[in-house]
Amino acid sequence: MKKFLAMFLIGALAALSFSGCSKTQESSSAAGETTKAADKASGDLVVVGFSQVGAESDWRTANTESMKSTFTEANGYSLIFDDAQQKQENQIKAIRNFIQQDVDYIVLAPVTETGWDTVLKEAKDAGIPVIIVDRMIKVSDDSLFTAWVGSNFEKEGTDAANWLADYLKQKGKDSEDVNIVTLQGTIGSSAQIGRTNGFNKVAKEHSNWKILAQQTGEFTQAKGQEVMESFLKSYPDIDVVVAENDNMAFGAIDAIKAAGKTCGPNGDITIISFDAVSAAFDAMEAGDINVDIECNPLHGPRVAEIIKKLEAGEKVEKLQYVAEGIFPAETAAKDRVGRAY
Ligand code: GZL
Repeated sequence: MKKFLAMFLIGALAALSFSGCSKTQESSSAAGETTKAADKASGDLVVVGFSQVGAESDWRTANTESMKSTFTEANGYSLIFDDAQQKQENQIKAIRNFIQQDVDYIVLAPVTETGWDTVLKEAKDAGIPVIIVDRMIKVSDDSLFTAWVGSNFEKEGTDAANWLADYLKQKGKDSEDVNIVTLQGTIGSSAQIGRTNGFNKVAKEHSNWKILAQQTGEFTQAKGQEVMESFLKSYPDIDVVVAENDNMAFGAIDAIKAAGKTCGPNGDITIISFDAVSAAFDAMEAGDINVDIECNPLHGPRVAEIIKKLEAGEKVEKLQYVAEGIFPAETAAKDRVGRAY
């Protein structure tokens, strides 16, 4: 119904304007705004279709919670939530579903960077703005999404490597051979690509750093433990584990202890992790993780800000980075006070 009214208004606006403006996004969004304004007057909720990667990690749970607690009826929204169980085909199906349901906005947390052009073109043709959260997408035409909210993953990776360089220097080990293994996230996701590239870029500056192996643990604790067990069998002298999220770090810690080794600031193996979720602060306080590079999952309020602006016909920033920090074990107990996740 909304779309029919919108098409009628587009025709009416085009007929009235004669200002030479082509059939552009502006006129349809103007008409769309009018329709939406009418809806709002009638108190209609803004319908948001959210395609979430899955529920693979504590970070993902916090991210889902942030979106669900923001897009409530009390706040003026109707949220249609879909968990894709880490499969792109499920996300594509969900987006098509949202188009069928004629939602006002589509929010996508993409499992990997590529493979979105076709379905996002369908959303664009249906006049539905798409907002990307968390990981980035690679598309041939960046008008296929209106805005992106997420992290600078490459900076997270370089921050991790720079922390290690400082740490080794403090320990007087900056010229000793350092054997490193990496538990990578989902291959092809911007979090994995950025963290791996960022860390490796700095690692290349240290000729004494030896990256023995890098393998995906798929951002899950079980797979992280399995891969770490295989690393421990292959490499008896691992000095550092880079876990590209906390859940893989938890799995690695279990594998290290089962192998009769120790980890953390007073252990045999240094653990560098990413996300900085609450359970990771527990692990830092327990002495198992050395440092955690934060990845902020609280995208809900940022996306709501973007939607509010779009509803008011305002322009929005295309790329919006969230604020993030670096948390060493030494100050974890103090740093965690007041954190939202
Ligand atoms: C990062 C996010 C990653 C987290 C993992 O923004 O995409 O996915 O680091 C999660 O915990 O599974």
